[in-house]
Amino acid sequence: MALTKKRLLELYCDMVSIRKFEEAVENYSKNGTIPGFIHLSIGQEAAQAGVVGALKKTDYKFPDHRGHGAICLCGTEKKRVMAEIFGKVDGINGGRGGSMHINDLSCRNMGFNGIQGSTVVTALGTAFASTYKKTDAVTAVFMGDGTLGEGTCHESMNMAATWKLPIIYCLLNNQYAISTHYTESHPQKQLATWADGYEVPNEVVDGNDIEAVVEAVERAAERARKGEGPTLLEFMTYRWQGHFSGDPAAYRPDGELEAWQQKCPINRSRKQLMEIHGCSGAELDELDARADAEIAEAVQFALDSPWPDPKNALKHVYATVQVEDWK
Ligand SMILES: Cc1ncc(C[n+]2csc(CCOP(=O)(O)OP(=O)(O)O)c2C)c(N)n1
Ligand SMILES: [Mg+2]
Repeated sequence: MALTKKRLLELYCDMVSIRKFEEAVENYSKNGTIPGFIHLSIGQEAAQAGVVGALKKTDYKFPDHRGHGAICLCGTEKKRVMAEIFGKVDGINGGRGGSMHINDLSCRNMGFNGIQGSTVVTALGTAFASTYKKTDAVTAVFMGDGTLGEGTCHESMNMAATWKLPIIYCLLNNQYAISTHYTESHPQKQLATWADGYEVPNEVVDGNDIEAVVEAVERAAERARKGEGPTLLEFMTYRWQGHFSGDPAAYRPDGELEAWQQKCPINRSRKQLMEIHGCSGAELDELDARADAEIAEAVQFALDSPWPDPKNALKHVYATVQVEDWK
C-alpha cells in the first residue's frame, strides 16, 4: 500500500536532512576540522531513513560505519551527533567516539565499533533479550555487501534462524567494499539469496525507493514480532563518494556514478510528492531550506563546543594502568 502524503513528506525531510548533514561533514572533513576517517552515505539516504522510519522508537538499531543518517534519525539531537563527529565535548559520547563509535542507548542506537561484522553478533543479544523478556522489540542491524563475507555473519544468522530471533539484517548493497565490487567477492548474483542456506526469508529491495524500503522493513518487522524469526533485506543502492571522504574512487568505471545519480532517492521522492501528491516545488524548497538551517545550527554548535580535557582521557577506560603525568 502506498505511503500517505504526510508520511512521504516526513521521510523526504529525513532524507534531505541526512544529505545536508553529510555534505556538511564532508566539507569540514576535507578542510581538516574533523579528525579521522569519515564514511559518507550520500546516495544511500532512502535505505537509512526507510529502515529507521519503519521501526518503532523501542526497536533496537545497530547502525554501521556509514551510519550518521540512521544515527540522527534514531532520535539523538543532530547537533550532538555533529559535535561527536567533530570530537568535541558536547558530542553525544563526549567526543570519545567520533564518527564510527556513536551510540545513544536512550534511543536504542546500540552503536558501532569499527570492526565490520561485530554488530551482527551483538545484535543477537538485544534480539534474544526481546524474546526472553517477551517484549515486541525487534533488532535491525545495518551491514554492507563486503561485511557479509565475515564469518560472524554466518554465526549470527545460524543462531538467529535456529532460535527464531527477531532480527532484520539490513544489507546495504552499495556495490563496493572499499574498492572491490561485490561481484568480485561473492559467488551469488544477489546477496539476499545467501540467507537461503539458513532458511531465512530474504528480499531484494530497490534501496533508492523509500516506499519499497519502508514496506519491506514493515513486513520483516511484522514477521519478527509474531515470533517468526529473522529476515535479510538486500537494499540495492550506491554511495556517491569514495569509501572514505578523500578517496577519489578511481576504481569506478566511467559513467557508473552518473547512472546512479539519475536514481537519486531524494529526487525520486520529490517527483512523487509533486506528481502524485500535488506538492509544489516551492513547498519542498522551503523544507530543504529548513534542513539547511538546522544543519548550519548543528555545525555552529559543534564548532563552538570545546575540545575534551586531556585530563579525562582515561575516564571510562577499563584498564588498571596509572598514567602519572597528563599535561
Ligand atoms: C573485521 C574488519 N575487517 C576490515 C575492516 C576494514 N574495513 C572497513 S570498512 C570496510 C569495507 C566494508 O564494506 P561494506 O561492508 O560493503 O560497507 P560499505 O563501506 O560499502 O558501506 C573494510 C574492509 C574492518 N573495519 N573490520
Ligand atoms: Mg559496500
